[in-house]
Amino acid sequence: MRLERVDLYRLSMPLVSPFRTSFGQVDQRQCLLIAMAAEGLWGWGECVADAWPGYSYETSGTAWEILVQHFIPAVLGQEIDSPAGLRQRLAQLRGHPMARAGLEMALWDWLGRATGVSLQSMLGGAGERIAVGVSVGIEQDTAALVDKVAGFVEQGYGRVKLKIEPGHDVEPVAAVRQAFPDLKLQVDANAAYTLETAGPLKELDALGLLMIEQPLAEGDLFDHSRLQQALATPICLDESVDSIRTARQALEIDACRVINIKSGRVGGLTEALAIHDLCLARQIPVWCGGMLETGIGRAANLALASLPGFTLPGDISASDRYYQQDVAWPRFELVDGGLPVPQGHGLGVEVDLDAVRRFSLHHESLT
Ligand code: NPQ
Ligand code: MG
Repeated sequence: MRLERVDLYRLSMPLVSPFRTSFGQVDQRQCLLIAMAAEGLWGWGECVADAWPGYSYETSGTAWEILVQHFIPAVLGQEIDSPAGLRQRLAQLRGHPMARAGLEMALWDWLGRATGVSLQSMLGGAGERIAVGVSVGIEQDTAALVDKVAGFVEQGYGRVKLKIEPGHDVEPVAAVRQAFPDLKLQVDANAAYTLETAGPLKELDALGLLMIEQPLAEGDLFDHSRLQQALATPICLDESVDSIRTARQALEIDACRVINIKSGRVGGLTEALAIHDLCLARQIPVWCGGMLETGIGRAANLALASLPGFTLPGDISASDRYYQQDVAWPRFELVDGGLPVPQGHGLGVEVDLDAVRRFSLHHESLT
């Protein structure tokens, strides 16, 4: 196809409740939506960069800039027939994985619609439903945290992830474990510890956790390997794995025993697939991370999480866990602890343009 037009929207969506992690608290989620047009068809993608550079250095502002000034001009008017073709056109432009991934997602959606194939089939996934988990933010009060977890367990979530940071770790996690002795439970520090402050993480070894996610700094594979030697609980890397290369290096030095895959963090679904394939070959379990996506990114996550190596429940919750109103139909509803994998063409969701406009701070069309 020859890419004729790309529309960008910067959205601000109110969360149903504030979400607190070791890098800060959000109550409004920004993201970019990217709509790609050719041959009378539209493909949609979501860029998961937020307004605040807490999880990663990318922001909705930097992503907008790089897309408008560099990534989109490199592909507009060009013949592009596959995600590999898109990646090749962007290969000389460095960095900005979330911006890159959003554009690639729009192409996958366009290709699926043009050929009448679901993203799930294009990626090589299978199955109509997948088991999912929920990520629970840091609470000041442990009783309130236990109540929140109880609510999610009641809704049917079979796996719970607790956000932790120094000062909010052993005590709240032990309280949740005591209230739910058999719950599949894991924690995520979002890089808040160092080897020097990792003492509490060793105490978590006694609590039967599935994994400890990203305890140390993003760029620090070496110290993760040292920490893994001192822990019985598997370390899972999130922020540190930005490509197939770092995934391979992390596994080779035993810096982790589980990997969280997010297409945004690694620069697109193609790179995510490659990491999945590597881990499957090495019998390393993977799961699909979440970035508080709208229904568009959520649909892509569900398709990705239906691949065979995704043997652990991901952070892919029902739409209403984060948003009262969304920008795509249908809403994803939890049934028996699982969500349906969209079966329609491409992402398999219909974007609600009125809702997109309502949540938009800016809109720009490039032709
Ligand atoms: C994680 N996600 O696994 C991320 C972190 C995260 C579901 O825990 C705004 C922008 C809010 C990005 C909250 C979950 C965010 C964000 C959390 C990323 O580490
Ligand atoms: Mg994480």
